[in-house]
Amino acid sequence: RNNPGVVDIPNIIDVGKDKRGDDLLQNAHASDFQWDDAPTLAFPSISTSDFQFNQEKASDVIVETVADFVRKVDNVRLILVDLSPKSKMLSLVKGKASKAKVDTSRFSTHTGDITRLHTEGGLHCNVIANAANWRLKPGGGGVNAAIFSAGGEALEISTKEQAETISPGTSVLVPVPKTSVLYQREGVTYVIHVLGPNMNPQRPNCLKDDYVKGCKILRDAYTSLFENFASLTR
Ligand code: AR6
Repeated sequence: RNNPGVVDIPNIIDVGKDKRGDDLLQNAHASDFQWDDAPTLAFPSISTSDFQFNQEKASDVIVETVADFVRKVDNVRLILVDLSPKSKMLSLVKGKASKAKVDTSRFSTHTGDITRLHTEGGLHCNVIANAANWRLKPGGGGVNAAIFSAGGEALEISTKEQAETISPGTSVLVPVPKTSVLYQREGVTYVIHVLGPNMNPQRPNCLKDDYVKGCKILRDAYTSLFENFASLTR
């Protein structure tokens, strides 16, 4: 293997052959990925739902930071995931990534639940990102609730061992314990919690539509996420 950093994965060999195999073809690029051939990070669109960040601006930041990352780091793959086939973020990012000629063998989008990428999506992503809250607490809805619920108490404990809180624009790398369903069922070995900028007045640290600050924090958040991911492959 070229990437000794991400070796500790369970032996799941039926990728792409589950009962929804035909549906997988609709996720064109993602379905081309081979089991185990490159460390793969699946990530949600940070800040664009509960944190109400402008989706056009967020899609620019995603495409910029992804393009930059795949140019610099070899043999890794990134997949932007969202739940709904009608996701505006996925279509914005797909369009902009294609315009920017981002290598489709390195970056793709996928519709589905980020906590069931293997069992429902036929993908193997060793690492998944979470759009977290500053206390790194479970619940609260969105992808954070889904990841903590799939990760179970083991993920909560493992998260606490790494950090108690997180600041906007940064991320925390957390090993997924082998006892966790996320590890056993999905083959996820790390979760990277990311705190993005918040534009929702009902949530802490609201930036009140200051998109100069907001875009900078969002860029920092993705850069930190991708750097943490790359550190696993070195
Ligand atoms: N799989 C894939 N994508 C998902 C899933 C899932 N299971 N669930 C949601 N998304 P959000 P934020 C997408 O609101 O805006 C939490 O309460 C969703 O469609 O989860 O950064 C935290 O505790 C959207 O595209 O995160 C924070 O307080 C993306 O994930 C706050 O929300 C992010 O939506 C963070 O807000």
